Amino acid sequence: MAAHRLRPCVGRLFGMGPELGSGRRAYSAFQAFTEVLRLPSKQLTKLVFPLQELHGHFVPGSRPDLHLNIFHPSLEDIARAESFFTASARNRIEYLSSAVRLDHAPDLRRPEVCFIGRSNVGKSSLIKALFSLAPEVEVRVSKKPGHTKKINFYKVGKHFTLVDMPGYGYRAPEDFVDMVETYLKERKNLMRTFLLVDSVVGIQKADNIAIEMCEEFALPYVMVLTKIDKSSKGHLLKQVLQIQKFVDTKTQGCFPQLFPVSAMTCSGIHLLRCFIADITGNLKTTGFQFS
Ligand SMILES: Nc1nc2c(ncn2[C@@H]2O[C@H](COP(=O)(O)OP(=O)(O)OP(=O)(O)O)[C@@H](O)[C@H]2O)c(=O)[nH]1
Ligand SMILES: [Mg+2]
Repeated sequence: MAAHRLRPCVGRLFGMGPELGSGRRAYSAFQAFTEVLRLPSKQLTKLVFPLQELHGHFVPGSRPDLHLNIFHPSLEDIARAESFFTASARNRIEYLSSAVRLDHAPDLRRPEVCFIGRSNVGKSSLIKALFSLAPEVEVRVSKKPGHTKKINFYKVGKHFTLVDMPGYGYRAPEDFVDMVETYLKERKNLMRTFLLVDSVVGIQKADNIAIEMCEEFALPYVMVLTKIDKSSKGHLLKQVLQIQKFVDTKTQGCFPQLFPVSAMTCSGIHLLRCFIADITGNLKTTGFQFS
């Protein structure tokens, strides 16, 4: 079940036809990653470690420090992380509830991570891609900005909760600031905030709203660069460099390593799953140089 979700992603990434997904066996999530492990090493790197792959395109000697190895788990750890995101009777992955105010949010003891960013940056699509091993979970995405109006909570087994936030900027809900600011400031079980930036356009004025909130509330946050399938390699390299420089020189609370992803090709999704499982205290990888 898991593999038929993953395989079209793999196919799109390398421009292959659907035949890649035409096996007759029923695959478990672990076998799905086994499928990834069978890819030639260049393709595997592109799918699983996209930042590392990009780094390889800089001229030797002029390679910037992209902090590639601050979180660099083994492939075994990445495979283990998949089990948290694989729905089963014992690991229920489901939409829990929506809230417009923090006092409407579910009272949870589980660690929580949330996804914030401009309208249309790809928050809901990223959560949907993270849940590709639990296809029955419905996460709504839309071409129109301003689609997600409430704070949406998704339970991942007994392990953690993912939270999809409304976007800021164009067509943001009127009460956006109250809703999101209060959540970020007061949510006790919030372990990490993922701040999504569109890799095609880089950090925009409106992104500073979220960056300033995270910095002001001293939140540990991580920058995720979305839609990396949309740019040419040259353009993407330029954006990654600029964003890395921004993180290194202008932020205090941002995790130094960037996470480039594509919800279309699944690039970077496995690594992000592993990171989430780890920082919520579920995986305990040896992938951190420091934490
Ligand atoms: N090519 C490409 N398109 C993407 C990707 N991620 C999201 N999109 C598209 O971007 C649009 C917006 O995606 P959403 O996931 O709804 O964005 P959002 O940040 O949740 O938006 P709001 O809920 O309005 O704040 C949709 O048309 C998605 O198909 C990606 O990785 N690659
Ligand atoms: Mg959304």
